[in-house]
Amino acid sequence: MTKCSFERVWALMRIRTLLTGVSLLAVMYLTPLTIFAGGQTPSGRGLAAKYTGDEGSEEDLNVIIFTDFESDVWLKHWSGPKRETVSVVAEDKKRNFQSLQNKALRIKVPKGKHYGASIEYEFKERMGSEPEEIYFRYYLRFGNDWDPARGGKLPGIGGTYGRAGWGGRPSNGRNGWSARGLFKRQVGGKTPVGYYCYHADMKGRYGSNWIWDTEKRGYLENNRWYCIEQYVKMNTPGKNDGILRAWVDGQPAFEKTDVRMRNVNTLRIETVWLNVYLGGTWVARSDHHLYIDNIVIAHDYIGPIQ
Ligand SMILES: [Ca+2]
Repeated sequence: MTKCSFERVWALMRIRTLLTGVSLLAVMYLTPLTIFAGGQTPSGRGLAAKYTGDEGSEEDLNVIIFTDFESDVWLKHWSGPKRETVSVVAEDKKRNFQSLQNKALRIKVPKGKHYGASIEYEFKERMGSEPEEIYFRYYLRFGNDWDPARGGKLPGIGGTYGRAGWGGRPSNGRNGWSARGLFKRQVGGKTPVGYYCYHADMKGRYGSNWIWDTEKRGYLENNRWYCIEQYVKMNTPGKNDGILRAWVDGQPAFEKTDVRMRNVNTLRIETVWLNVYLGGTWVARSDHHLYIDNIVIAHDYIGPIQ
């Protein structure tokens, strides 16, 4: 190599090093903005780690309500629990039920029907105001007869105000919204779950289907308890900066940070909605059961029972 070409190569290497440095700096400065635009995603242990089996968590300053179905007290805090498809059970051997912590809520979708349950925790009535962001964690177990031929709705979060944002009543940013859970028909013996979201950018009459497919964590087996956690942060009115997150067993399963639920600040988080509904217009081909326990609604990430 001549001295001239050596110097040219050396100069090129220095330019590349310089460019790499600039790129690294750009990555260092830009990456946090990208990753943390909606706040860092927590995972693993949350506030529940301060308690054994959630006991005492209702005293936590960040906890709004803890419901374990051990007494009838829960009936005072939730609206709409009385339906013949809803019961509290300590055992249910026929369906291979094993308790998580003693009694659990059992919800049945009877053959030929859609419901289920429609039970709500109404923030304004229960705590005097409606939050802008909320964490909702519950334990979910599909019974051994859970085998939906088609999809339906699961618990989630909403602000329909009885006007729009569910049931084929589309959102326009001013009337209502919701981000319930959804389930699809089983794939390989597992039920895909996700968000069923009515939002201001939705197309047509029905909400968007967003399966929790990170690491396939939103694919749930029957006869197993899962820790399901959902987080909603309302968008700045008119902007696409609303956040939906989900965790399964404390691990991130879904994130979307550009949701527009509203154009007006009068739409907020109205309820946590324990909705179980098979359909659409289709009905259950057979009886289906699922179980719910250890519900926590909180201002901070909750995480699994310790
Ligand atoms: Ca319980």
